Amino acid sequence: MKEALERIEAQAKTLLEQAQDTKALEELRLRFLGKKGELTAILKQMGKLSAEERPVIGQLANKVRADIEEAIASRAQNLKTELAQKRLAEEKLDVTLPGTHKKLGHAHPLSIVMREVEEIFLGMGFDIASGPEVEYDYYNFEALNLPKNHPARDTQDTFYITENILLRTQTSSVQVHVMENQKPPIRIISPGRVYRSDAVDATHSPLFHQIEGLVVDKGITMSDLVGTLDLLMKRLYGDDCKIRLRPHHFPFTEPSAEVDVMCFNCGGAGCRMCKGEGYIELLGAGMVHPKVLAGCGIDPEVYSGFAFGLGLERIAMRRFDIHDMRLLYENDLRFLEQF
Ligand code: 2NL
Repeated sequence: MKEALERIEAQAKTLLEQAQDTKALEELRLRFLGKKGELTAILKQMGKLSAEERPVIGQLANKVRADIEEAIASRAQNLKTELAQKRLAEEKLDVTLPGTHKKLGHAHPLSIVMREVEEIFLGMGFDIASGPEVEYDYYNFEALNLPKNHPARDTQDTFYITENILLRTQTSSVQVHVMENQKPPIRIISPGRVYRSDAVDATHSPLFHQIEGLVVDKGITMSDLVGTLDLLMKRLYGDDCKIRLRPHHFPFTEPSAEVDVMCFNCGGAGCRMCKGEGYIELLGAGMVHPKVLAGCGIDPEVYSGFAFGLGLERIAMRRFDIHDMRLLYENDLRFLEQF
């Protein structure tokens, strides 16, 4: 029986050394020390022993139990350390490695200029108005004093959806809606996409962007228009910038003017960029035609107003020295990343 106990202890220790996880340890504990374990089986045979042998074997059995328990505890401790060491090795973090670089995008050059112009007008007390890009013929043409036989209404120039519905060719349509729904004083800009049936080239695109402005109140004059546009251009191009008005014709304004801005390449002296003019054409403007006011339910005898329209692409191209409009729509990152 003594040999049996010593064999159990030796075997238990060997097996414990080989145990690789706590589950294996627990199985071994049950196998040797459990109620149906090998040590218990031996102790059940104690009755067969003589009175002299019994305390000796009993003592030995207790020692074997204690030894195995200690071996289990020590193996458990070792396993824990080994496991921790293994995790440390595996989860090593090199804080000197370069970080992962997140590429941030930024606003498109057209958006940059759009926001800038919006900010300037917000600062002057204007509201920003928007409206549908698919519009009735009435709001795009008729209400703006463009009669049915006007050349701009030709299908060569305008995308018609039905006889009465089209893609807006200017954002004036938005301003007509505002005048119909709101009493003066009116001070708005209407930025947005507009459409014309043009072939694509360096200066034309079937879709482009416009910002129109409209002010209607009692006593509004041409000098309010000039003052507003002068401030806009000084904010956009610097305080040295001057504007110049030339008489022009638009059906929806009277009088009408084309507005030029001083060439910032030569400062007005005349160079290749402005083709010797010293000024570059930038937008159209005028006093809102009395027929347009009346058509929107505003009495032209009481109120007057000015309006203007500028092409955003032209401003952005001027601003960033872009020579081909197509670059603005191609989404080529080599181009876009420059702004
Ligand atoms: C241009 C010319 C212009 C307007 C737009 C306008 C709007 C209303 C009434 C009167 Cl509701 N006028 N807009 C006026 C003058 C010129 O745009 O060359 N745009 C690129």
